[in-house]
Parts: sequence; structure tokens; C-alpha cells
Amino acid sequence: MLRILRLLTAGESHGQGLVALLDGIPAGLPILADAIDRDLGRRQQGHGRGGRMKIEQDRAQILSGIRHGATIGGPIALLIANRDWANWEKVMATGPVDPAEAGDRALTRPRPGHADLAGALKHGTHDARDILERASARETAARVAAGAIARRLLDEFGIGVRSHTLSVGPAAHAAGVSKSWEEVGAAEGSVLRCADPEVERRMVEEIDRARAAGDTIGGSFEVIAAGVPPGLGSHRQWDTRLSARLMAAVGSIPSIKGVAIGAGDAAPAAQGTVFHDPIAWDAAGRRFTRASNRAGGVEGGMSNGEEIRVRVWVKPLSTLPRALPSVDLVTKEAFVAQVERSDVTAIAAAGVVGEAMTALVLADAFLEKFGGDSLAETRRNHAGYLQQLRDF
Ligand code: EPS
Repeated sequence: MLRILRLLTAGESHGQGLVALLDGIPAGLPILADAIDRDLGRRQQGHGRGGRMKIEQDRAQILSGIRHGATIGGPIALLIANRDWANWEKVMATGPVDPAEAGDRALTRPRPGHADLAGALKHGTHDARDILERASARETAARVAAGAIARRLLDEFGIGVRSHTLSVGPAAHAAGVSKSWEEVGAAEGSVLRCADPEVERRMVEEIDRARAAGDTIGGSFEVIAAGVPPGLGSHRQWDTRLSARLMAAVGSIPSIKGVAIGAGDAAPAAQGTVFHDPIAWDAAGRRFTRASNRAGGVEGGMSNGEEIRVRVWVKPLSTLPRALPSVDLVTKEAFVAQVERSDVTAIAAAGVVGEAMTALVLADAFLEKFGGDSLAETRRNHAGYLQQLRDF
């Protein structure tokens, strides 16, 4: 999915911490831990979160790749400590532990919808804790930390990435409503990052209703990238297409069941004359323009210079207080699934993770096009291309 940058994460939800290893960022990019911590803090917000977010105060410790406030071109290693580790040191110890001290935190009744059953079968364990600890959406903190560095790179070139909540259960914007970059920016800091206070009020009601019923609830969000030049990604091959790279990266976020670029969800019912965005020429600005953006900023697997818009469907979280029927992995007896602490929804956090994955893909496609081992080199290449566009 990433072709120039490389990202690996490691860590368990209740282990010592999460690690992100990001390689391929050019030297000379100014970045401070504050910029990473800001996004980590945003990922912890949102109405509907559970008890864990009260325990954690996610902060990134930069272990390598950054010196005196700027990247040096080497791999960047980040560590986010789990404060909850203090309560799990025996359960999650890496060394041998006396079973009497380990605490009985085995998970043998898999939760429908979670990784528990498939992972236990795959890895040959009857304790699905080995699976859930890695499958937990806590891992997304590491992605957000890496994404903050990608965001910093894009920011140097006037590219911004934002997200907002589109729906929670039936609480949604009216059909056809599209919120502007500015409106989405103004929603920052609200309880669900929804760009309409009245819709947000209904979303909060839906979350509270689900919580009272011992249930969870699904939703959707949109990621928007502004300032993206035309020509990122390529029509050349299936795996060079920007649309595919965005969909794969955003679709890899836990709980995501659907991703559409632009008005993709309306495409099956649309006629071509209505769906596609007519092209015009702005003589003064010497650029091609569109009055509409149903393509979502990508045509033929390449950015077309319009805002990139990715809409994402999030399933209801699978850890349910009112648990569904399940079967014990050891005895094979019918039980209800095990109840773990969880959130009613993490929709606002999912949007922040969506921003991170989008920023990583765009930074990757940007470096693929412009290259550069130092920011100065990338800048020269970028400036030359912008001149080519002006001279077109
Ligand atoms: C999360 C941490 C987790 C959950 C949630 C997301 O913490 P804990 O399991 O200790 O409560 O709050 O993860 C899930 C709901 C899930 O099913 O994976 C986080 O840091 O975002």
C-alpha cells in the first residue's frame, strides 16, 4: 500500500506500549513531539468512548530519526507508553509468570464481530487474549503518531487533511449535503467533530440511547485532503492507483466495512451525464476547474487537483455489554460472548485514524512523484512541477 514510505507498528493493547517505525521521510523536516501528541490527543476524544481513555494520556516518545527538532533521513521510531500496563504487568508479562499470579484474564468465549475466533483458529490458541491484544483498535495510536509526521510533510507543501463525522446510526446529514473544508475545520473540538450542531445533538442522543441499552452503534465519517496537486498516483498499474491505495489504507482501520471515494456510494444509481464533473478553464488562474467534485479528487487512479474526499463506513463495535450468543473455545458449550470493557462508539477517533492513513498515503504518493532525500530537494522538484502546470 505504501510504495516509498514504510510503516510497521508493534505492541499490545495492555502491553508496555505501542511502537511505530516509519522509514523514508526526507531529512530536514521540522517536527516536534507536540505535533504528534496533538493528533494522539485528538484520537482520544469523542462522545461514546469508554473507561480506557480516562486512563491513557497518549504521548509519543521519539526514539530515533529526529535530531534538534528535524528529521535526519533515518528511520523514525516512536514509542507510546500504555499507562494501563501498570494494571496488566502480570497478565501481559513477557517472561514466565506463576499461573496463580497471572490472573484469570483468558478470553475463551469469542465475541461475534471481533478477531477472537478467526485469530484463535489461525494461531492455534484457546486463549483469544493473544489475538485481541494485537487486534485491539489501540494499535491505531501508533498509526496516528506516524500519520502526524506524514501530515507535517504535507503541510510543508500546502496540503491539509481533515475529517468529520457524517453519521451515527440514523442521525445523519440530509441526503446530498456536503460540508466544506472550512465548515469541517470549524467543527474541530466539538464532541463528535460533526459539522452541523443539530445533527451532532442527534448523534449524541443515539450514542446515549445505545449505551443505556447495553449496545454499540455504527457510523460514518469523511476524510478531506485539500491542496493536493494533480498527478499523484498513476493509471499505469493496479497497485499504483491512488484510489486503490487510499481505499486499502483507510479500509485497514479496525471496524471499517466500506470506503468510497467522492460520491462513490451514489454511483450505482447514477447516470453518467449527471455523475461526472464537467471541466472548465480558469484563464486568469491558468488552471482547469470543476464546479462539482463527485469524483472525490481522483480520476483514473490519479489526483486531479480537486479536494480528495474519502467516505468511510464503520461497523458497531463488537464488544457488547449485551453480549451475543457464542461458544466456549475449550468446552464448546454455548455461552454468551465474553464482555470486555469497551466504547459505545469510537467514531470521532476513527476519523482521526482515517486522517492519519490518508496522510500516509498522500505523503507516500507525494514522495513517489517528487522524490528527494532532503526537504530542500523535494521542494525544488515540487516547484519545477508547479511551473510545468502553470506553463501547460
Ligand atoms: C482503544 C483501547 C481499548 C478499547 C478500544 C480502543 O482499550 P480497552 O480494551 O483497554 O478498553 O477502548 O478498542 C476496542 C473497542 C476494540 O474492540 O478493539 C483505543 O486506544 O483506541
